[in-house]
Amino acid sequence: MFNRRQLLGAGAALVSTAAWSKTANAGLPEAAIMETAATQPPLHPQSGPDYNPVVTLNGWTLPFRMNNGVKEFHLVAEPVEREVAEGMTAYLWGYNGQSPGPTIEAVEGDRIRIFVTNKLPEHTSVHWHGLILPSGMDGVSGLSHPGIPTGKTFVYEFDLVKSGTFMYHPHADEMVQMAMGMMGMFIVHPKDPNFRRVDRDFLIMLNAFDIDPGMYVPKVMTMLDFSLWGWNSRVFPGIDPLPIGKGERARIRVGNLTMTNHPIHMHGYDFAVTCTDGGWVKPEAQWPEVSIDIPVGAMRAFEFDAIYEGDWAIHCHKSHHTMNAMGHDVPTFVGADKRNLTKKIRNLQPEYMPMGTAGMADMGVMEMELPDNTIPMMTGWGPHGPLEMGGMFSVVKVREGLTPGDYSDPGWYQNPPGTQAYEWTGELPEPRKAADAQTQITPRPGSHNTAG
Ligand SMILES: [Cu+2]
Repeated sequence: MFNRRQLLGAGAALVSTAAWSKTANAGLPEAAIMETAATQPPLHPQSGPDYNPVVTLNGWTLPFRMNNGVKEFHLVAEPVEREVAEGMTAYLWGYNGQSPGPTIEAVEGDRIRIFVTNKLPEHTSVHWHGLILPSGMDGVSGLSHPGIPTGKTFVYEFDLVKSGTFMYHPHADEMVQMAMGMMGMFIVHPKDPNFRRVDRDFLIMLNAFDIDPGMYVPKVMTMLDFSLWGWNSRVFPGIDPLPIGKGERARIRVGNLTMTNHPIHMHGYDFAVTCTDGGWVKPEAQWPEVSIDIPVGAMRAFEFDAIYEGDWAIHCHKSHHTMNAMGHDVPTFVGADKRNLTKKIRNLQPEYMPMGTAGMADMGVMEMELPDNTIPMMTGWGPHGPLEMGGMFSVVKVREGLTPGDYSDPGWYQNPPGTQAYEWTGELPEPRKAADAQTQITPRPGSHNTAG
């Protein structure tokens, strides 16, 4: 196992950290670097066809330059430090300072040129998942072209012949490089700005890391027992919420480059599955869901009209995937009487705490001493107590009167009187007739989930 100094040192020995500065590579477009894991505002198009830009949760969009009608981007594959949540940083591999890499956004019909500079200690390549392109641009090292050696820059150039929801990732030492966090999303907007237009368009890349408490570098050989389940290389409570104005149409696009499938469940709504990495789903073929399974190596996009106000959980429905720093060898003590045992152990170790005899919910409140650089298994606080969540979890916040394009956190939802579960204390309000309009507190569903 190598530590951070060795990791960075390996890169530095091969490429000086300043080797690709602007003066050294005058012909290359500037490679923008992101230094924070905060969600960056959408990048609006300055020229060309109009589109509503996407927002990558806890991520950003790569700027480009125009060169003789070609959109030029510059990706730098390199070791990065990623804060996965407050209190925990991981030493990953990524692009332009972050994992996942920046989102690439362009328009159907564009000719694009992507410079890829390799600052990793081994060769790499970039595969453009789902895009239709020439065979030699497909980024499978050894098959499409030789791997990009350390310190070198390769150029990929192709036309975007279809719009949709795509990804990019290495196709070179793939197991290691993807386990280290190398992946990103690639959105191609339709040429017609009114085709499938939405008001909010969110991106989530699912990922999984195996990092022991107190460690910084993922174990790359892990196949099944991951300890951190992330969205865009963040884990709850480090994942930003998804604010949506009441009445706006929203799309959420989810890509999966982990080793298992993830059923993504959103509360409060039914939604329509409108796009895959294969293309747009025709209106008559769209189907309703409240959970959408994202297969390995695939993307799904779903849409809904945000007509129901509230704070709505959105999470992976595999319950172990909404936990952090999972230990898989913890025995189950539910129902066990450990009182006698506790007494005996406390003779030897006075601070011993019996765990989990009544379930594990007490872990959400407990401030246990943790090693440096890890996060509790169940954590996060809501307006009404501990959420007991981690990993792949966030909150869709639908609010009246949000400014279009404003993605700042609107805070917690105040449930209107009479619309929140409460403790029964022996008296009930007078029963009212169901026909009485006053008793209607549940929003009436409409045919809101079909594509416009
Ligand atoms: Cu999952």
